[in-house]
Amino acid sequence: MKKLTILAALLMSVACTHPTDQVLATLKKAVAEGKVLYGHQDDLLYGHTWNATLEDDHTMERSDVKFVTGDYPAILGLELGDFELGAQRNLDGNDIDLTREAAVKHYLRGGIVTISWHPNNPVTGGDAWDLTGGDVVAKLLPGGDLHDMWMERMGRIGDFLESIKTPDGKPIPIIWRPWHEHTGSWFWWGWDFCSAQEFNDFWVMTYDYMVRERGLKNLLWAISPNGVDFFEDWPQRYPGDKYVDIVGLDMYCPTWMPQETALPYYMENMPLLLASLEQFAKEHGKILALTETGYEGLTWPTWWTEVLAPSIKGFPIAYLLTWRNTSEPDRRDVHFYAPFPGGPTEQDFCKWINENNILLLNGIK
Ligand code: BMA
Repeated sequence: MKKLTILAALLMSVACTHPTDQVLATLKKAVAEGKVLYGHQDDLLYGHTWNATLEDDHTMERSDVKFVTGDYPAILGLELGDFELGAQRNLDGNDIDLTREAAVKHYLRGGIVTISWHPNNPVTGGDAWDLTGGDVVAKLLPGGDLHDMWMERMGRIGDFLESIKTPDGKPIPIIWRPWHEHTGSWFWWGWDFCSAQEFNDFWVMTYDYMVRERGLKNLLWAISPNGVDFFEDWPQRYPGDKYVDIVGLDMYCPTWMPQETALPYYMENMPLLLASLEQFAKEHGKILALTETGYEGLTWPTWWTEVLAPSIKGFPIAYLLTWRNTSEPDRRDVHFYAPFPGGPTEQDFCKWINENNILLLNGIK
């Protein structure tokens, strides 16, 4: 009898192992040890001088971060904008199959994948930054004029998320980060373009569709408010603990102000916002992260060690992700957030990693 009970308990624990448990355990362990996982957007898909889609390169072996440090980032960020339209390439030119292959390869190497989504404005056909078209979110909710059309687009995203599997058919865990920076007003789902109720309903509708209807159990749901003056109001747009696993801040070192004010601005505001979010995450039992950050163009030689490091010091963030290094010839000399061979801050980046308990891929294996 006793043996049977033990067997049943064992079987139950195997059956209840969730694809996301391992990721949660890795993130929690890092926090407990005072370490931070480093992530880079689109790291395996392109870099300053190369592009897997344009070269039809399926190896996923290149990475600007690896070229500089010898190791891949622990977290790989990927993006789905335009895949909701059935496009073969996303808004940044990445092939859909390569995007899936990057996710799977990174996971099989022991890494963690996070996915963002900048969908087009479904009313106007413009991009995610097109703020026209009236109450877009309201039109997408049940009963709204565009609800059916929207669900079809979500269906394509659901298909894609569902298709990210290991060769033996196991879904891989994904930190899924829809409707990010919703406290700003630069995306059609932003603060000025829907009410708090509409935003929360929109999130719950997304969750219900992916989790309840599609049965996707491999998603960890991350919400990413961005730094604004009214930060204490952001929890009005929090759909509830049931629908969120990770609470993260999106905050960049501003390039829209002169450097002599931008660096102090970042260093003063980052700790204030993180302190507020840390308190929120603690009260709600969530993991804290810095879901997007960086300094476009890295025009300060010691940005990593002397600006970023002191700004986040002491906060229990599980990971931070810096944005992409575009390979687009007309933008690649300005639009990058991670070092690359021959680019700025190579040495300072390595120093930051070595001296600040920052984990790359080998650190979480
Ligand atoms: C932005 C920029 C854009 C890009 C978008 C989605 O911050 O990098 O060029 O299209 O993210 O990745």
